[in-house]
Amino acid sequence: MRSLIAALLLGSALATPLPAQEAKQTANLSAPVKRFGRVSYDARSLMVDGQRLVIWGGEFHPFRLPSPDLWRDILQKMKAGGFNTVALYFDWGYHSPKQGVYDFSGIRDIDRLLTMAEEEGLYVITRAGPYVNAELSRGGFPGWLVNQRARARTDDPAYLAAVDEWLTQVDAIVAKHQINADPSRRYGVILHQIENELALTTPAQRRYMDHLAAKARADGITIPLFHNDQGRNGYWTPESSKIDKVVTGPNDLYAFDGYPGGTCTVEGKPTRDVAAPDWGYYGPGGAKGGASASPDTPGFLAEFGGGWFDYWGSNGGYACNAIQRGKRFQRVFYGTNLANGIGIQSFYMTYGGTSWGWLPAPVVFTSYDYGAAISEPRALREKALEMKQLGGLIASVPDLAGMIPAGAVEISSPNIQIYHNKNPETDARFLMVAHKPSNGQTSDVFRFTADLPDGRYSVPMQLNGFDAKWLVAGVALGGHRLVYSTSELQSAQVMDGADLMLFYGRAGEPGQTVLRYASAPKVTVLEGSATSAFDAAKGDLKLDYSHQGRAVLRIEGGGRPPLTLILADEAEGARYWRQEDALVRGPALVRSATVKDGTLALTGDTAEASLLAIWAPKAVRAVTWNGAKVATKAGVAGSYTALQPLAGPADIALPALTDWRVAKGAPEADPAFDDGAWQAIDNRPSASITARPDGQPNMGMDAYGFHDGDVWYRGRFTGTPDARALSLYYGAGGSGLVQAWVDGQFLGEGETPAGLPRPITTGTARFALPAGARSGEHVVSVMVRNNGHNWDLDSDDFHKEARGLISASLEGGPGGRSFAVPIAWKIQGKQGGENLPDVARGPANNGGQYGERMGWHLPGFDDSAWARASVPATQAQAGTNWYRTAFNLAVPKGQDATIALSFGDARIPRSPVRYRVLIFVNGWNMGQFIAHVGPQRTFPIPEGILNHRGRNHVALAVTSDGQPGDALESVRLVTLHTMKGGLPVQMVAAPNAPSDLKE
Ligand code: IPT
Repeated sequence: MRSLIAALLLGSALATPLPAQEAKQTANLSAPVKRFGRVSYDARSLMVDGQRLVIWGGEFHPFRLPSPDLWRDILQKMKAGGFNTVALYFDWGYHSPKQGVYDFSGIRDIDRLLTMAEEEGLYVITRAGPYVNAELSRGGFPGWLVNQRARARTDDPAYLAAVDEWLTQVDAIVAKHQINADPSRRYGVILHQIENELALTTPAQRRYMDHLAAKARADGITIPLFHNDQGRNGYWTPESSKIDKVVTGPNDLYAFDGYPGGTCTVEGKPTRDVAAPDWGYYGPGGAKGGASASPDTPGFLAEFGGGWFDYWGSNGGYACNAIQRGKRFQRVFYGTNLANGIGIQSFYMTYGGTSWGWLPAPVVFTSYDYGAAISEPRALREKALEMKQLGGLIASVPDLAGMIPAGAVEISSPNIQIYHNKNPETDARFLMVAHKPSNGQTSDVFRFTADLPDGRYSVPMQLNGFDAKWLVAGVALGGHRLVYSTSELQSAQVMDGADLMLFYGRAGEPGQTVLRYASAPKVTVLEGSATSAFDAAKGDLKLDYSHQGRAVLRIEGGGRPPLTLILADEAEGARYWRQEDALVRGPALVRSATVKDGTLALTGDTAEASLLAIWAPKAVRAVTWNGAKVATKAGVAGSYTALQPLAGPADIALPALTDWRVAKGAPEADPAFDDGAWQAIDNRPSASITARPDGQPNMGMDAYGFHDGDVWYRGRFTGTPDARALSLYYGAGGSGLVQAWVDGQFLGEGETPAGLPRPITTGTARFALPAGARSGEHVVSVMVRNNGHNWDLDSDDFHKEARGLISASLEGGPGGRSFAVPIAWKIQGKQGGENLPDVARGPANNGGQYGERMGWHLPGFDDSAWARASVPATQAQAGTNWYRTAFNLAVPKGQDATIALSFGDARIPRSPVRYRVLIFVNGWNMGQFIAHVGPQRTFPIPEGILNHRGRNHVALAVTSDGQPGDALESVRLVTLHTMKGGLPVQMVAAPNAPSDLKE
């Protein structure tokens, strides 16, 4: 057997090598099984309790959904959507405002999240940093680490000491939730990532990796450890893979990431210019050439594009990303991965969420929707339903785990390729039918001929447009034998000893399914149409039909248990939800199905009045939907259908936002402002990578304990006769801002540009000095908006680029020289600096705007003394003005919704007028709107931050240059997503009024 497999792997055994797919790679099939408690692997697959598994995972970031009750909503949607695993990044900086200070409560309670994942039946992959990237400010490093001189991601002892602080805390939580921690646990953490995309592979990095692995082990993490390589470079393959041209590490598994498939055009159109790469059995080798990057360990994509991020100043790419890496792409690309032996895949992102507050890196704006399967407002996109169908196959056919190439098949069309794999133990087959190349979009009618486990068959097929088909053949399904089917299997279940199967295909295309029997079975077409023919010599029952709505067949006798066969078109198939104890048709989501005391309790969501049909075990005598009894009658083939449709959601009446009040928010510009309590800029040492001109003090905000958001500087200088300009060199991230005043007179503003691939994150702004400033004493006031620290993608300490002012000088006329005029500076950023007054909302919520320091953003702030204002406004004072209002919501009970704040004209990505808004809802900074940059105008606020049944407060910090029209446009509430159903959501506890803040 082994030698046969080896021969097949070498691609020699079966006839007609082209145009079919031929295996080019060797996996070391004699690699020993490596065991880590209940988790083990060999070269073919991961195993839990000795059972081979396809890991079908999706990435979710708890820090991008600051409403813990909704974490369960995402996890349930993932589980119902066919995923068996959730991959979680943790953001070190989110938990640590100050060295030695950590918080894991409330929105940071990852212990609770891991419990939820287990309860919802998902395996977990933890990716705890220390560095994660993730389009987070500093790639997840805490603000205070910017002040550390030690080079990050090396074995410098100071850096390692910082890292160990975090790891000690987070590892303890991960260790507790490992599947190994409790033998009775069905789910839990199965894999753990120790670094992300560490592309520098020097000895110092190797020692750092050794430290990280040893630390995880010392902290009780016993499951396999891995690193995520930025592409299939062979960086940090396990020590055991003694092959050329790779860099080995102390980790157990080799994993890599990939985002192939092209991107959207600037106009927001998907491109299909890239074919799916063969990153395994069928590929020519890794980027390093030669054999697989890690032949002893299973194929593992720790991230594969489940969308892509969007950037400041784009035309709004998420709708396109959802298509570009959406329906069909998933089949073609994820299927190619699976065929290539990549049996561990996690899609980044599956729920992207919101980079609220100051979480985002300079490259991204607030929404991290990512075009993911679950949209930012928590709706299942069409692509999620396709994932459900693919995940259903994976759950129904355990034989798919650990497959290897089975040899070429013959294909009648040069436009088609078929990956043909087999399970060495059961001989079951996986046939991934794709175009050749896989991004082909032709419509093809063809046959393939293959030696399948039950004989040689010539199978009629179609593949129309950009698409792929995931077929299984020669496989035992319950009490039946599937010889092959040209339809795709969505679900196979056994209930009371009888079988229930759901196949689907593209609407209007023919389908053919062949099942094997000892003698002719009785076939009854209960609904729709299908023809059957029995070949007594082979024992084959061949069913022919068209995928159109659905056909329901009952097959009895023939030496097998009764079978109910549902043959659906794709849209019909998408209406079914496969649960452990039931198959349910109708609602927009079935979250859970539990049988207890003869009652099947279903929970889920409806988008409209929905018919409900259920296949369940005979013991079920009653059905409830979201707790209410559902009267049923007998339906087709042993099913039950509800007598009445389940109700859909009601319209949500949203109030207009009126009764605005306004206050001026930049008193720091006033020369008389009292900055007595501010810190003086001194010559303290800097860890910044940004060089500053000789003689200038260290003005960078981080050195003074201010890491996120806005920072103010006030300086005093003596005027000099030739001075004509004030020049400010500043660091502000992408689309950052600097504003300056002298003696209360607004000089103007400067911005860092938007755009990819790496935004320009520092800039110099030059302002004309008022003539009066050429002599005497003056006060200069400067506000810098820090739109995030850089990530550390290349491990070059790029996250330590300076933020805030870097240098300031008085200069002569245009292009003139600088004068050595000393400016005595003071600085003020967020209240308390690293000592957070508001621990619940945490380090990312606030910067140093005056209104933030005074608690104007908080719901309980008393604004009754503020002036009344009308919105939209036509004129703003230069600087920042705060607008506040309140409103009530009354979302019907038992109805889920995501409500958003929307600014101006939602049809255009950017406004003709220039201003920015920090959006506070009930005290939470839920994002930044930059009117003239865009593209985001609509900001979803998750329930729990937003009170869906009660009072809400909005505070908007509007920053403008004061030019006519550069003022707040219309602001309104919009509903982005609503369903009847959902989960109960508690408001997130956090300080209500300024007096609740810690001193
Ligand atoms: C890769 C990172 O691992 C991840 O954190 C995130 O940044 C993602 O991609 C992009 O959203 S990095 C990239 C260079 C592939």
